[in-house]
Amino acid sequence: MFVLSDEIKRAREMDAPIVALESTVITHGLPTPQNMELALAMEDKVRAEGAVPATVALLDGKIRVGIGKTELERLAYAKDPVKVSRRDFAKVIVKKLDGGTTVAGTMLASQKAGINVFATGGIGGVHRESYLDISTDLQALADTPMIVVCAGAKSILDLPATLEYLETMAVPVVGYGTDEFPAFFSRQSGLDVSVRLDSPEEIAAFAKAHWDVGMKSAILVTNPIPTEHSLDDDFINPIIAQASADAQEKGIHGQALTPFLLARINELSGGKSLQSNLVLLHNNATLAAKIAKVMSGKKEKKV
Ligand code: PSU
Ligand code: MN
Repeated sequence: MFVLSDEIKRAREMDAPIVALESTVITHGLPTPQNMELALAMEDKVRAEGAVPATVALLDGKIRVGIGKTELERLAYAKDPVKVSRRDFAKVIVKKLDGGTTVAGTMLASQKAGINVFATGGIGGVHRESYLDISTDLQALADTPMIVVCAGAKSILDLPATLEYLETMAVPVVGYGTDEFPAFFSRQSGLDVSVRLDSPEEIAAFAKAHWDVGMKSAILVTNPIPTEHSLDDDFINPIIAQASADAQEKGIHGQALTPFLLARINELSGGKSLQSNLVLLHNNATLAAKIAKVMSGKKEKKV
């Protein structure tokens, strides 16, 4: 059911640093052809740091960890791919479908494959439109011991509620070089992280301490978008509000809501948000690879 690529199998045997990458961002998060370019660029960023990328996806109902360019292309241009969160695996397996894994879905497959560092753009959270729409990503962060690197969460979400939920579920929210929770397109949200850490070494030591005391939750590392690509709140916030109003007017809900909001924001910002989105994804891949290297170095010393 789980198919690891030869490269990932080898990397696992050698205890080489591996970074998992999600694929809903490819199938549902970005327009073509930027989704394909992004998928390849994130893999390149991970390799540039000396780690191995493992893009996770479902193809013909098989859970694939580490896919090649042909498979990435198939996902990027797929007609009707499934958005695969935790509840959706069985459906996709039984019906032999193709799909992109969300943060929660990618965490499930990565953990099975023995990978504990993962890079994404933004996590799902508690939606503004409905308090019962809480992303399964938060549940996955609550019960999967991994390091997840993101740029915070988009303010399409209710960020204070999302942080409350993470606190309840004992998920540390690390600010990488910042005391403030980043809001994806911008470095600021006015909300606090639970701890600030300033280097991959510190993050690795923090993760060890967290799991050594017996915690099973993830560590959410929030990596703010580089300053020169951060969008002004005055520019992006009205666009987010408009996208949210459009979603409500159209009655969009459930799994369709996040992709609708992302596409609408891209449209309303005239592609400006897309540029920032790509930059922060690259940035997260680089940091995750640095963390994975420190973590695998630790393992080597133990032997
Ligand atoms: N936020 C983004 N870009 C994305 C997503 C979220 O800025 O591509 C995707 C991620 O894959 C995330 C998923 O796991 O959307 C969350 O969807 P939902 O809210 O339906 O759980
Ligand atoms: Mn949702």
